[in-house]
Amino acid sequence: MKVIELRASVTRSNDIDAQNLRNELTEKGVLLINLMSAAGSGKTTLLSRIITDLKDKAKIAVLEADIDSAVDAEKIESLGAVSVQVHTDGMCHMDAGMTRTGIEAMDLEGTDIAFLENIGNLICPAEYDTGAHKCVMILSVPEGDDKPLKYPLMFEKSDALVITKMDALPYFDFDLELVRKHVSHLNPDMKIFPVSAKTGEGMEALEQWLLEQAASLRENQHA
Ligand SMILES: Nc1nc2c(ncn2[C@@H]2O[C@H](COP(=O)(O)OP(=O)(O)O)[C@@H](O)[C@H]2O)c(=O)[nH]1
Ligand SMILES: [Mg+2]
Repeated sequence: MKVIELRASVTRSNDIDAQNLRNELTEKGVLLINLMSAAGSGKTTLLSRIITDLKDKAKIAVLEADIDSAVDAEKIESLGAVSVQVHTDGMCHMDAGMTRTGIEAMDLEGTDIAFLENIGNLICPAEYDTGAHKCVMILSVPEGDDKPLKYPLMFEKSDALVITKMDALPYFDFDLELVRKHVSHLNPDMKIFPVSAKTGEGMEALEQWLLEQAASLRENQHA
């Protein structure tokens, strides 16, 4: 397993670095998705399910970012997908330079979708453009339906919201309609996908959306 120790990027403009990385990935036909959530929301489990479900439809790679360990990257690699683990030197976010270092360490030949599994929290990662084409965030049922009120920036910055652990709905006071209402004020264009990575409920709609994003990137590849 490749593990890379990162340092904060020394850069004049993260936004320019991010745009450059995005353009290069577009040229290569690789859709980069920045996946963000609190720790334990279910990022790795969701990615595992997507990799398995789409194995005949899309080649997927995962850049795993964490403070320590390589457990997530090992899990992803055991499913047959390309994965690299990066450590963030204690930092609570990934920026574009750090993302580039990780991306360049992966063999992306033939890859349709690369995911960045970002550091687990709903605060810091929202502020940094990583160079991803789309930002997807996860809110899991046990975290509660008030999170859009507490962490509005993450909801404003993301293109899609995956509400996961829907199989746990009977055990928690989680009001899905209330979340939809809060989100519609913060980010009316946000796609919402209620799913369970455990039972597979709702996964098809999310996977279809991902395939559509990859297809539309390829259409623009040489535009
Ligand atoms: N019941 C249920 N548990 C889940 C689901 N997705 C993830 N989990 C559990 O949540 C815990 C954290 O998941 P993980 O994918 O490691 O979260 P991450 O830290 O965001 O990558 C694990 O114990 C998973 O088995 C789900 O859809 N339903
Ligand atoms: Mg994980």
